[in-house]
Amino acid sequence: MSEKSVDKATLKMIKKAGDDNVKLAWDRLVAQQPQCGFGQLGVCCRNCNMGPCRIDPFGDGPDTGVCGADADTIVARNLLRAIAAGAAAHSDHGRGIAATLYASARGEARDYPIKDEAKLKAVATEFGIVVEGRSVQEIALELAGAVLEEFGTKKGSLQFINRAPVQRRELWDKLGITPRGIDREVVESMHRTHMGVDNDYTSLILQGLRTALSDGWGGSCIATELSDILFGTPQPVKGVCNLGVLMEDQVNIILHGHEPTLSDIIVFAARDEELLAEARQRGASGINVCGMCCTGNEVLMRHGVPLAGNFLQQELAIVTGAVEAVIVDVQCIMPSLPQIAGCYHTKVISTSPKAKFPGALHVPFDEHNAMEVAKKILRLAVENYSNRRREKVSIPSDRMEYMAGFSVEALLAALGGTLSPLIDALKSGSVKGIAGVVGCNNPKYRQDYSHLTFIRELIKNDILVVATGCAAIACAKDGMLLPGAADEAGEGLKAVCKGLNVPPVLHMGSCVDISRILTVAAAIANALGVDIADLPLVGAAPEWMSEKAVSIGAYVIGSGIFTILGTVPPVLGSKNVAALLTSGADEVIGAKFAVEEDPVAAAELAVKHIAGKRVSLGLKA
Ligand code: XCC
Ligand code: SF4
Repeated sequence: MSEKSVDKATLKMIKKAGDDNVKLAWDRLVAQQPQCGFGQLGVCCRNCNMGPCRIDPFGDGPDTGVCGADADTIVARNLLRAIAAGAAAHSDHGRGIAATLYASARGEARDYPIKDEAKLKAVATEFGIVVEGRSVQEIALELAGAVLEEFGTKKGSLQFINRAPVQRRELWDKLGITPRGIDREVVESMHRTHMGVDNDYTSLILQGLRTALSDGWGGSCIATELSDILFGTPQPVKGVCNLGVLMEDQVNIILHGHEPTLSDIIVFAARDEELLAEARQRGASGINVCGMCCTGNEVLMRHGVPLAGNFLQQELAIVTGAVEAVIVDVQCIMPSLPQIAGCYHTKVISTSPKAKFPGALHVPFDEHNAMEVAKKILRLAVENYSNRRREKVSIPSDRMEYMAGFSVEALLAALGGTLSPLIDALKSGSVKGIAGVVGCNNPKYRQDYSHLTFIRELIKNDILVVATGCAAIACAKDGMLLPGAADEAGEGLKAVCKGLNVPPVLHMGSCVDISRILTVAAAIANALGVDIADLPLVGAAPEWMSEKAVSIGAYVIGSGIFTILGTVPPVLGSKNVAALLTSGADEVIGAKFAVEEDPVAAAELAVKHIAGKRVSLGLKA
């Protein structure tokens, strides 16, 4: 069983699930074996009803679909559709936040006042909006309008791409992949992958980069920046992590999903005296709101809310038998949750009109009336405490402290107001480079093992790690987000971390907050007068599984950063597509993918890449 995870809490709860006769993702993965080889290679097409078609990977069967599409076309089309889906998910999240800002500015969402006026003004100025002598409301209204316009903009390119160095933007223009409207790129990708439209794999992959860039420098960036304006820009914060944050004697609530519009207000609603009194009446000593996955990261970054775990622990939280409610919105929520909740007393409460789950209770969330709905949802959880079955409760004791909250602003503050100390450390070689480590868990791989092994190797080699999403949670659970973890780092990085009293792995937020990493990368490049592709940077998604991760990988290489994938993407059915992504792309866009399942070997690739970039910059390898 230890091959399933390196996390002790996870292993204990997998065992309990077995005892309770509950099926988990790992069991369903076994039931899926053998998984479809055509699907794994990406050579299955269902884009029209002459199909489904599949290409024989051994060359003994058909080498085209009914329409004549070959493996290159089919693999590239499938990849583009995955990117479009991932970009759509991140960007629709961004749109939701923009709509909330709009409602707030119009006075229609009084539970969402603007928390960071300085950031509002800074972002508005970026959009060319006059801030001098105007009210917060006026500025917010104009900014929200301008941001909503980015989804279908007529001006021909997105605003936030101007953060990128001029060299990068010129390259995007030259290649014709400057993202135009956010919705436009997703729609065009769906159009191009319709039967009989774009059939050239290079052209399809370039559109994939453009669509992904509209996510990273568009939808995700909007989600991050506007969330900071509405909910506050993260500052260094401490908290605790892993399933041991659940409390035997409290009403336990798991916030799972992605959009802080829901999770942030629930954190405040849970402080309501009436609800607390009701909880006490039912014998609970309090209400314990905990996060899970990215929405957990949102409230962790801003409020230090305890974090119950990452992607593969969502089912396990219910298996503790101690969770009154799992409150979900969108993305990464396993449809299995209501079934598992059926074996315990847990209520799964869905809140988004976009994401309904058979077997869950649906309480539509409404930003115009947020606090009221939040309290209504919490009341359901509090009432459910009376239904807890003591004999089924077993909370693993495993918990770990973390330090998080490294927004770009917080990072700058830690560095004394400018990036110069970091740039100097890069120049001197005390910090050799920076790695962004992001993404999910995947039951095909031992949970957290690749994240942690990869990251430990990097910091040993004086590579500073910035992390988001479930990768960051893996680090939190293992103590890697504590300043003391710098003891595991190489001498140079250790000294830098000790000097600043920061961990060697900086938690920068949820997956949309990878836009924070892009912003830092762009700022360093601009400060040095070079392109992002010239910097000693790497990206990695050691255990990725979601389509959002595909979009992330594509915008990271599109931004000029070499990216290592730890799980194999479904592209191997086309030698041409695989070669373009893992080698040809370098000449086109200045970065490429590598696929490496072994995290130690992956770290070697990262170290080597960073050394190479240092030499090209004239720095000591
Ligand atoms: Fe989802 Fe964002 Fe992946 Fe985690 S890391 S499993 S996408 S929650 Ni984003
Ligand atoms: Fe088959 Fe072509 Fe239709 Fe795809 S688009 S299902 S390859 S006929």
